[in-house]
Amino acid sequence: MAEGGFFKRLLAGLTKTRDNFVKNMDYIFRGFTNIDDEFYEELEEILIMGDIGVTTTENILEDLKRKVKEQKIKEPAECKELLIESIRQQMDIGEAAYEFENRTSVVLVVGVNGVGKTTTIGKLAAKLRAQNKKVLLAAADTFRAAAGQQLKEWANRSQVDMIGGQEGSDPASVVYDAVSAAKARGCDVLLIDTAGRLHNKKNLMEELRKINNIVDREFPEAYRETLVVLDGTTGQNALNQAKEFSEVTDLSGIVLTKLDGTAKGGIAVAIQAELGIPVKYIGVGESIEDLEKFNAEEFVNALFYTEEQ
Ligand SMILES: Nc1nc2c(ncn2[C@@H]2O[C@H](COP(=O)(O)OP(=O)(O)O)[C@@H](O)[C@H]2O)c(=O)[nH]1
Ligand SMILES: [Mg+2]
Repeated sequence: MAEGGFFKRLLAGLTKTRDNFVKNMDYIFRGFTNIDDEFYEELEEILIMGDIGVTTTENILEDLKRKVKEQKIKEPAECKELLIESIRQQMDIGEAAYEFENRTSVVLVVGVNGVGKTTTIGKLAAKLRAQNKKVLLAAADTFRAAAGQQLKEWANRSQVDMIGGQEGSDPASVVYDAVSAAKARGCDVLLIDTAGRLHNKKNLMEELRKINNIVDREFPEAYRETLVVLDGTTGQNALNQAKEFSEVTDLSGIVLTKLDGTAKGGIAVAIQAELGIPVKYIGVGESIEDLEKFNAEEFVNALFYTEEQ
């Protein structure tokens, strides 16, 4: 995608957040003449309404208050830059976050139904293919026959191979077959699609444990990545899902999807801050090219962008 495309789409997608957020934010940075308790209270309310979450908002404000004191800042307008900088720093994840792209790796993709796991895997496969990587998909969501079919369509679209199993077959056995094939074929990246039945935490935990065990045992040399996919339009629910998944398996990154819709982008800040898990990719549409690496700089700019700038 062309330079600046990310920014534009993100800007469009973040409209809902921005309506509640940037306008109010602008209003208080311009409207207040003093940095006082009332100013901080207003700011707090706006951040929480922007889906940044209570805990994260408190941390951000604490950081801001400290800097205001240290730097002897008197103007609310100057606070805005500090605030943007503080969020940007928190969100910056660096290039190391994408180490799996350069290694022989196994990427497990988890998340509840409908968040965009299969779609994300399809998009990611295409991205990796474009870098001349040899990619294999594993359809370990054997719960519904349609799930394997859907992944197969993505495999065709992104021109990579897929290993699947019968409907109702053991996901761990699909993973076993896929790992064997990945090794035999000298694949760079194996992407594993899973079923996200969070309503039964015990089963889910057991299923992920089995899958992880197979990969550990059969492919110990592989670099491991576990991405949880979250629907950006679901706000605080997404945060709760991330928490639940972090309790059943080690997560190394987040994919935040549907930021092209009426997404509440502030949730990205909350998740990263509260769980310490970096947002690595964002989904900005249903097409194959609609997956972007997370860019803290552009994200924060989009979040705080005002027409006058
Ligand atoms: N607008 C939009 N739709 C998305 C995005 N990612 C996935 N979807 C749609 O969300 C729906 C569920 O996606 P799917 O990959 O099947 O979710 P899964 O159940 O987690 O595997 C599908 O209709 C996708 O096209 C995105 O970034 N933007
Ligand atoms: Mg799926």
